[in-house]
Amino acid sequence: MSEEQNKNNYGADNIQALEGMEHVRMRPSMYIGDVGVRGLHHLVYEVVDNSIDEALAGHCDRIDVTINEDNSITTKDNGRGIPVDIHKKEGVSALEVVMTKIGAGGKFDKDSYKVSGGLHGVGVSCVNALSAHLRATVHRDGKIWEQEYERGKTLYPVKSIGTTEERGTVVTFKPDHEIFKQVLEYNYDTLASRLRELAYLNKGITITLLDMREKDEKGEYIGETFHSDEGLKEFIRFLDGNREMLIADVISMEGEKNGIPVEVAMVYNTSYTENLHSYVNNINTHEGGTHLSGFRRGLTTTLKKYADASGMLDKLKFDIAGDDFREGLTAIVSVKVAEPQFEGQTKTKLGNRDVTSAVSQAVSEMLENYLEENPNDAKIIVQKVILAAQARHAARKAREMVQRKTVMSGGGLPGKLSDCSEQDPEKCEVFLVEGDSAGGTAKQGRDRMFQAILPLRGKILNVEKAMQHKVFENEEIRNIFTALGVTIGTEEDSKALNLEKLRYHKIVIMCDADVDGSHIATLILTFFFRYMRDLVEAGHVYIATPPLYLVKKGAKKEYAWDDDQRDAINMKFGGAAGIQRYKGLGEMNAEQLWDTTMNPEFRTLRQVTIDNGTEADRIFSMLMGDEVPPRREFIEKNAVYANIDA
Ligand code: 0RA
Repeated sequence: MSEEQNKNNYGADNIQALEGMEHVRMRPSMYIGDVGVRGLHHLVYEVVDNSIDEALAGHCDRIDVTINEDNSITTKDNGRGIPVDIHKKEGVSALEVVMTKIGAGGKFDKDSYKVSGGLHGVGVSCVNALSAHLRATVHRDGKIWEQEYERGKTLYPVKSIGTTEERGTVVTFKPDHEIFKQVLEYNYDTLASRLRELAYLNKGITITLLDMREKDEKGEYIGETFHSDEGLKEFIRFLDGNREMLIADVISMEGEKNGIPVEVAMVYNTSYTENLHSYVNNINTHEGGTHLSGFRRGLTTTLKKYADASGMLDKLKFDIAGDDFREGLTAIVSVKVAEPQFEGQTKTKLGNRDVTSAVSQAVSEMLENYLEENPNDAKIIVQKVILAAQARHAARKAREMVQRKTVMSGGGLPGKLSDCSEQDPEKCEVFLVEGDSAGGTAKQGRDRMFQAILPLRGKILNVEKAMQHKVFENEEIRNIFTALGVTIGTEEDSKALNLEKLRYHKIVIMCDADVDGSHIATLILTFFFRYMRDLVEAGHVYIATPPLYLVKKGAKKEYAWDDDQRDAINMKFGGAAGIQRYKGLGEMNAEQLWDTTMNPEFRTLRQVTIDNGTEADRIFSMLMGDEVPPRREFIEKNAVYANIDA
């Protein structure tokens, strides 16, 4: 090839690379899911994933993440460092290729567990394309190399800027405000919970998080170090920290089956909820898939076999169902799959067929050993399963009653529901309102065309502590089910929802803006999370935000949602304005409630999302469980409402 052709070739490739980067900027959601809070945080996960890959390949054991003062992020690892030698095909430094070529991926070899679907694994080049500025610094072979970019465009060729004894990659990027128009601010807790999760999923790696934006009371920056020697076993202890264990310790295994690395940990606790979490290549597979089926199969067959042989089932008059083996079970399944196929609505369901038997075998072996060696625990588990089966029978009766009632009353909407006239569910909203009196105000204030009101009486049942049949027998909960139109799950799968029948696409929880109100909102959310999770995942659940103050002076009046806003309005009015503090929704009249909280033109609805399902589970078990101190601490830290009355 002549010199000239070579140049042309390089040019053509370069243009292609540029086009790839342009495409990321034009259609960012295709690469990182969205350009909101999630996408913003996804940039961090993307870079960290590359460092984790280095760790999994055995070359790195430390990753430091810093949120800088300007909301830029720095990640630093002690891996091999991104290669800097000239890439044969591209004719430029490999570092530049990794940073500017979409699809070049981190690695050029194929033996790491890269992800082909889902959101992860799109490559650091995407992060580069979506950053106003990015600097990559590589410590490799005794030298420090550097290159900078603006909106993905190289500012100068890779250069050597000094010598070093260290090894590794440092990336500092500032997300581009032209792309992330709503939010540019990082949330410490969101990053912390993902990094903690990664530390549990990849034992032995030390991951740190440091927030340089503000200092605590002691004048120190906030930060944490995540490290786990025992991996999933410790993860389970962390998740179930607010629950009471039923057996002596977490059961766990780690190994390779049919060439697939499998890790499993599980424990039984005294609750009635089932908590299964599954991961593929460190990605939380919300929708489950073949690895989760494998877990269920292994668990059911092994326990059933043991229970049958023990003779404990002899007096039982009915069969044991799959669900019964999972009541009060918390478990994590983590597999590494070379070419994962992701399916499902959110592309978080593993499709690879061969994974089922690998996980099933692994679980069977693990459990057989455990039951053999721990006969006391084995007995406790079987007894728990029997109790669950009995409760399920009672629940079936309750469920049949709900369904019969629904059928008998012809569509059977609850008497307390004030329905809307619009028929198209997409346009309809239902407000779940705390208390009959606020329900009355909401009923007067609403637009009856598309807004329905369902008043809920006082505190609704804490489903975290109730057995399933109690949940289905509860009147308020039955009202929610029938009003929404979704059918209660089947006996085999009690959480299966029929979302096509959903009568309202917006379900708005409207509670007082005080401690009690936020407690009730949490109870309702717990119910949705445990029994209608699909609804939450699909983005149908919202929380209304009623104002806290009415600031009035002469004919001027404005509402305030917090103290700062109240003071600002008072100033604007020239001071000495009258301030009414709303103690509850009941103190507002219908017009005020409409203006501030229900009118789509002016209200703010907070959509409930599940960012991190594993963490959400832990938080609900804490908020709704028996332990008071952690709950108080959490509410004090997180609930804006909590310190208003204090
Ligand atoms: C390409 C090839 C190799 C490592 C990496 C990229 C790499 C990327 C990132 C991103 C953040 N930290 C990273 N560490 C490494 C293999 C290197 C080799 O073969 O020496």
